[in-house]
Amino acid sequence: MKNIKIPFILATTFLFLNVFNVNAQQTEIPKEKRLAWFKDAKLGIFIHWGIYAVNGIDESWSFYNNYISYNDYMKQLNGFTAKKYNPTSWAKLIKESGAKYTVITTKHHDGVALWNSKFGTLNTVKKTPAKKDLISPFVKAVKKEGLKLGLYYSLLDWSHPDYPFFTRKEKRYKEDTKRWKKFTKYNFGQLKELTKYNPDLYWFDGDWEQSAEKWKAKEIRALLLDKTPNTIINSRLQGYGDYATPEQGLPIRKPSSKFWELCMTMNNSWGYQPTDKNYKTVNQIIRILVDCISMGGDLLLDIAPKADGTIPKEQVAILKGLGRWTNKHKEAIYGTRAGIPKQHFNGYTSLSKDKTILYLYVDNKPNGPLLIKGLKNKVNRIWVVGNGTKLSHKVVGKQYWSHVPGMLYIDLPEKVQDKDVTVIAVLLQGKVDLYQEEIKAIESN
Ligand code: H79
Repeated sequence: MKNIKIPFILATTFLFLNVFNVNAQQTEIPKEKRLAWFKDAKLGIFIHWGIYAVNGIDESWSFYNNYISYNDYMKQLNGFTAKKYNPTSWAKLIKESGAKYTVITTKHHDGVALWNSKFGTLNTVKKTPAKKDLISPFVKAVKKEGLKLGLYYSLLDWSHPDYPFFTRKEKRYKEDTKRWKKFTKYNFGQLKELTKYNPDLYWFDGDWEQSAEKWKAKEIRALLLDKTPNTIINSRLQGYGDYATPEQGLPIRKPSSKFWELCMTMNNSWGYQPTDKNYKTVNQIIRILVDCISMGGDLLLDIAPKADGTIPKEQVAILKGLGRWTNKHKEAIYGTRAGIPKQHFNGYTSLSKDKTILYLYVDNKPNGPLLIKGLKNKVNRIWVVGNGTKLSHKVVGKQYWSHVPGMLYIDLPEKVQDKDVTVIAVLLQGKVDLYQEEIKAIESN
């Protein structure tokens, strides 16, 4: 009797749950699953490409902030040729940098769409000498290289006749339900078009100008996840995104969000600005990347192609420089998790997914052996990542009567050091186990 009852109860419960689980929003693929690739990716390349590259001025903000008149800003449409645009070579270069994903601006705050949108006429096909849909061939090239695809889309559109804000000084209207409705229809129309590219990621921007309710953020999320169920969404959808998006400011502490990405420019500009030569060095960017990795996040590094579609040589050099380092150290980059607290090692660290390998990132010339404190595990083997050299270590100061682990010293000969950041792999016996108790009286007296 008992044996029949249990399967019966299970089956009816299962049926019951299924019947009530019909709504699309309730069947969202869990975040952990959708964001798994993103958690492992570590490096992405952001692309800001738009008519602002013609004059080499601030993307959209230059007219919003009245540094140039709207009409003069829009004259840049006539200079946007894309005549040397080669999406295959872009995708190959992005891959060479070691990035696992890329995010391209399909439409910035200026409202100029880079694809052949049926909504409005302000796009590169109808309004520029490029006369082309620039997104489709990029999508194809990116997918061919096996990279994940992200589409940047500005929710706000300072060009649209029914959008309330125009410039910092000029507003089109305050409240007008009819016009706002027209605008949301347009936004939804464009977003629906973008779902055809089947992107892995939607990167929203400009959400701060309206509330979640006004944008219909919940409905936007539902639309995108209905059309592309595996996709992920950044945080700029007024509470309806999946992961945190700090911009330019490298976090000081590990962000509380499990999934996060720092987006950052190579110089001081998102778009192409030939006068801005204030590039970060390859060394600095590698160290920023390592910083993000040590806190369990990704770096989304921006490039800014010219109006003809070529990538400035300084940016190509940075991507190649990054590629040298990422290729050599791939085992200590992709799929890693945040490292151990700084009290244990005076530098950046990360852990393998199974927590049995501790990676140390040495970004300065050591003055003596490296030191790890409070590590309870036995160490099985230590080697230099991307070089293979085995390193010797010594545990010093362990007292048989104390629980406090000894000090683990690792010699790092100069000849095995990397010119940017040297990475040491410490293979532990079992999962990392740290001594973090307060030192007891007898052990500290
Ligand atoms: O596309 C690039 C920039 O053009 C765009 N995001 C990157 C990826 C960007 N949008 N805004 N910002 C950069 C700076 C935003 C500043 C803000 Fe504010 C501070 C937005 C909300 C608070 C200043 C005050 C602007 C609006 C209110």
